[in-house]
Amino acid sequence: MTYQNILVETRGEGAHRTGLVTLNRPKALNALNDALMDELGAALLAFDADDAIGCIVVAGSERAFAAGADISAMARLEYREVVLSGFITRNWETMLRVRKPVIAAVAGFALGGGCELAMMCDFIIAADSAKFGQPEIKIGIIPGAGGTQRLPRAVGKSKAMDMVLTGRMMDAAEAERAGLVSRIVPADRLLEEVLAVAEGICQLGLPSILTAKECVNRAFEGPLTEGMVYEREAFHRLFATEDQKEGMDAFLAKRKPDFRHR
Ligand code: DAK
Repeated sequence: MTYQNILVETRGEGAHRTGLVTLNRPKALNALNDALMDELGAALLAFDADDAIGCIVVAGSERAFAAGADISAMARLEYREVVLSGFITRNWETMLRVRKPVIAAVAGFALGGGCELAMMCDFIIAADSAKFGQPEIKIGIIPGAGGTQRLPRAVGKSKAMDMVLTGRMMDAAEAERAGLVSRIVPADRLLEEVLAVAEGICQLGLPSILTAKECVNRAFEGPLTEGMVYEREAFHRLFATEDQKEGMDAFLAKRKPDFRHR
């Protein structure tokens, strides 16, 4: 598939490499239109299905991860059209079907749908230039791709209400304090640092990586007791993998593990 709105490449070496998707509509600060979301979904699913890929990174430009859904594409839509077409629901949640880890590398603006897209990734590493916000209220709408649901889970009710009701932005330092991002790095080293994190994940055993991601996601979707039962079963299952034997044997022999992803 050839892409018009994203750049797709692989980075790193070894059995598992990193799939890098760069959002690429610089003139519109990577505003997310239908075509871009179709392409992003296709690229994510292709990497997820590729045995040579162990981790995926979604990045934007220095100026913007993404400044939101494309306002020019939705400005004149009518109620009837958004209901009947299932407006942008269609291709916005492909990310949630990806089983491999997806890291958001955020520099500059991550606003509206851009912030929501970053929150759909498994974790966010931010440049010190990053600015997060849900400014939809300022254009007469509300967040529609999970902002009212994922933001409170990430930063708590008070800050989420503040962000969603005022539309203000938060900088990288505030986002890290609030737990929205996992780490902050200097803007000029963002990609390098995120790729190093991804490379580290690529070297770990894929069965345990997929299982760990699924377990953490369960923490957001059900009661604690059910999450604990799920985690315990998943934990037991990993004793059926060669990687568990290899990881523990390597530790005891004081050598580096050679995970075979099985
Ligand atoms: N859409 C379209 N174009 C955009 C854009 C956007 N969201 N953001 C920026 N641009 C364009 C600008 O129009 C401008 O284009 P030209 O005039 O040069 O042609 C160019 O990018 C550069 O922007 P500025 O000239 O405005 O640059 P500044 O540095 O002055 O300001 C800014 C940067 C990010 C503060 C500003 O551009 C801004 O406020 N942008 C809009 C931010 C915003 O309101 N975002 C939220 C949009 S609503 C859903 C899924 C998703 C959504 C809803 C539902 N479902 C699954 C149901 C999401 C909704 C949204 O995201």
